[in-house]
Amino acid sequence: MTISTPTAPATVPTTDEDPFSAAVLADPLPFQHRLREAGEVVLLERYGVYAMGRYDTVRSALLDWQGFESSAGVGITDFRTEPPWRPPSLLLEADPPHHDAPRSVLAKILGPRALRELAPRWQADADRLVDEVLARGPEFDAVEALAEAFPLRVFPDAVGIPQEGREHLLPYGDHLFNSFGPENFLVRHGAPHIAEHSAWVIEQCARERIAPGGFGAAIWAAADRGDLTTEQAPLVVRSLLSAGVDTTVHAIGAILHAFATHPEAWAMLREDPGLARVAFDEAIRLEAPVQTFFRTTTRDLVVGDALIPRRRKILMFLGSANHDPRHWRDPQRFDLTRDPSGHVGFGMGIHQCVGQHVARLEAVSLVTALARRVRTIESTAEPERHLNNTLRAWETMPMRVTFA
Ligand code: HEM
Ligand code: OVM
Repeated sequence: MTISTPTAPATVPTTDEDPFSAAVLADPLPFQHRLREAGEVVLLERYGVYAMGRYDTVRSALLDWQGFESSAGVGITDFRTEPPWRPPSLLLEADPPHHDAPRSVLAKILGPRALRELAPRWQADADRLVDEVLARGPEFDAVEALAEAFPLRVFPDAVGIPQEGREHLLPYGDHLFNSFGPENFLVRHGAPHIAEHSAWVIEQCARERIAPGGFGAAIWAAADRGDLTTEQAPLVVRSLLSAGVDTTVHAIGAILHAFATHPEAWAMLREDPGLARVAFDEAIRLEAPVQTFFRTTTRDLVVGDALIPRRRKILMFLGSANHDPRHWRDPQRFDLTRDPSGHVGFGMGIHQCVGQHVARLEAVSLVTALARRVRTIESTAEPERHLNNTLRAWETMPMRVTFA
């Protein structure tokens, strides 16, 4: 797909549409369809950046980390010309060889083996939360009652940070994910409070704050072994607090919405609770809670018949790739009989989400708990979107359930 020596300079289709406008963020699928149809690579005129929306193109570019780097930032601004607003992530915003050590440390700490001990505890926590919610009655806002409540109940404890101040976590993540996009209404809205949230988050990453036995302590233990430096450890903890909260909240929102709108899928899951894992990946494919990330070209690259000059930003549309009819049959459908593997909702290649086993365990625990207690799920009013430059999210999701 990508060739290192450009041969035929070609014209690139352009669009003046704004993927970060309120209208597109609220309903991105029509824009993403036009993007895929326009070509393999499209120039977003108003930002002077390129965009990719087809499955094969996005996947190939994500796998080509030498051609499409992350260390210039995975947002719209180039760290080499504009200083980043926070010290760069040692994972997300790093390339090999610097990326290697933090990545292998986190991959071990967050891997399926390490999570085996957590699984029965999180299942019990999920059963308890569902009991508490249902005890208050059959109607609730699923965003607040479940999608936010469950990750906030289990994840900060698993990292090992103190109780006090946890209300900073969601707004910090929300602003961080907005900040990957242009400085629009969303970024301006979050800006006045970011210093406060940011200061709290970085304080919690210190060795003295971290409780024994959790992911944070394991990161500090890696520093003691010499697998990380003592300067790196707090930033690796910061990655968990940055990437690990809003993402799972919106992923759980996505799966709950999918079940509320596909009663046949809920009935299937109740018959066979083992389908919870595939339901989670299918919901990530369908909704892509993380919609986009940028890369930067390290040299002139030919993609299809387009020439992308070096040092340009390219916006990778993960959500669009996951809906590309060139790859997926009936992509708009939440379908528990399909094999969603290969979706790019967690990215692909060396940066593919290192926290995905954590996210999957959270969602599967909660969905399993619901399947034990709930016979039917329905919306009682139109859910409302929460707009973010990167995340696909719900603000409210009014629901009614019947008890099993
Ligand atoms: C990377 C999505 C949950 C930690 C990524 C990437 C995506 C993603 C798309 C790739 C970024 C890129 O290629 O530039 C998601 C989604 C989640 C989720 C949709 C929820 C369903 C989590 C959780 C954690 C986490 C729970 C922490 C426990 C990270 C980190 C990276 C990452 C540290 C950077 C990895 C690297 O660059 O090597 N995630 N994530 N994520 N994720 Fe997740
Ligand atoms: C990080 C980080 C922050 C946001 C997202 C992410 C989805 C990683 O600080 O490492 O991955």
